[in-house]
Amino acid sequence: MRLFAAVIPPDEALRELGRAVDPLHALPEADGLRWTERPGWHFTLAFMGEVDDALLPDLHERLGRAAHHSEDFRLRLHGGGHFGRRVLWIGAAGGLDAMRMLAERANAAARRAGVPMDEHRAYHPHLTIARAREDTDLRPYVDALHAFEGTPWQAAELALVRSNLPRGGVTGEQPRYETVCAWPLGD
Ligand code: 2AM
Repeated sequence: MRLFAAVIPPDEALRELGRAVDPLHALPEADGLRWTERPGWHFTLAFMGEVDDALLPDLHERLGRAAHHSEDFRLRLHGGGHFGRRVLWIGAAGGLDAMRMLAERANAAARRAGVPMDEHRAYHPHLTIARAREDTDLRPYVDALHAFEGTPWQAAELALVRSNLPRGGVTGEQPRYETVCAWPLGD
């Protein structure tokens, strides 16, 4: 199954984000963006891709240990940014060092469980809210999100999320995300 480890903001933070994102849909060229679905909003810690079922017991155990050895931390949604001309995201602020450490531990846990992990990406905490179908100037969206500051919460869980890719046929259909397991941080 296709898996990734993530921090999932609480419902209230996601509702707040929804209120900040809604007005963006009215900006010019917004129709050329595919907006991600709110129930799936998350901060990826470690993307694993397709994972062999045989690795799952060890993966679960190692992720559980990674969570146990980590501290919970304050986090808030903070402003926006873009990757190139295609990906629009919301940033995070607060305990970013702790979040980065958790991402490293989740990565190491997956690698030690036998999942081939991409080593080259620098970790950049972000929550993707839209992807452009074609190259698009995303700066107006980032400008509109500049002042957005969410209410902080205590991030206290490491989630393992399954991504069910669309089977095709329906244009614009998105992956469905399902939390398969979650471990408390630090307990
Ligand atoms: P993204 O939001 O920047 O696309 C599920 O696909 C999650 O894993 C997304 O948050 C996605 O980040 C992240 N991810 C990281 N590396 C990925 C990759 N190589 N392929 C697909 N998703 C990836």
